[in-house]
Amino acid sequence: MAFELPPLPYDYAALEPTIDEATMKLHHDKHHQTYVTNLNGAVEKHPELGNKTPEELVADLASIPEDVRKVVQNNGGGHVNHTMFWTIMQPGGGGEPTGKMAEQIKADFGDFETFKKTFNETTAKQFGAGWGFLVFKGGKLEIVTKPNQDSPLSDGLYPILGNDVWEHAYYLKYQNKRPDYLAAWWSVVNWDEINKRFETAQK
Ligand code: MN3
Repeated sequence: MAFELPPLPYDYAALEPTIDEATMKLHHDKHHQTYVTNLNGAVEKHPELGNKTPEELVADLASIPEDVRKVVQNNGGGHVNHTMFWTIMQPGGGGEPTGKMAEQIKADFGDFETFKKTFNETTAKQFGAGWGFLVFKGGKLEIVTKPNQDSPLSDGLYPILGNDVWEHAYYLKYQNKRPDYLAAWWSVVNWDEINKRFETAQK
C-alpha cells in the first residue's frame, strides 16, 4: 500500500472528556482509514501518484489524472487533514498559546480570547461538512473554512491548525451543538506542535 493510516499518538480515551473515546475510535479507525483506502485505490490506477507525499498530491490537484482527481481531492485531503488533526491535539493540552504563535496571535487578533472567538464563529458557520483552518498569508494569520476535505494546501497555503466540523467529529457527544464542541476543543490543542507548523508555514 502506498499510503498508511498513521497510528494515533495517544490512547483513544486520552482526550476525554473533551473528545470521547467512541468518537476517537470511529474517527481514526474508520473515517481516516477510509480516506487512506480510497487514496490507495487511486494510486492503484496511477502508480506514479504513490511517489508523491499526500501533501504534494493535494497541493497540485491540476497535475492529477482527471479520472481520479476528485478522489484525490476528497481522500488525499481527508488523509492530510486528519494526519494533522491527531498531532495538533494532546492529552492535557490547551491553555494559552506559547512561543511565536502567541506573539503572532497577539499581533493579528489582539488577544487569544478574540482569536478563539473569531475562529469558532467563523468555523461554526461552515455550512455542512468541512473544516476551519488557520493559515499564514501575506505575513498575517488568517482563518479560512473549507467544505468537505478540501485543504488550504490546494490554495498554496499551509494549515497551521484546523478543526474538523464534520458531524462525525462531534455528534456522539455534542449532538447538534457544534459551537459547544468548537469551544471545548481548545482544551486539548497541542501548542508545541502548532508552533512547529507555524514555522513551516513561514517558509
Ligand atoms: Mn473527520
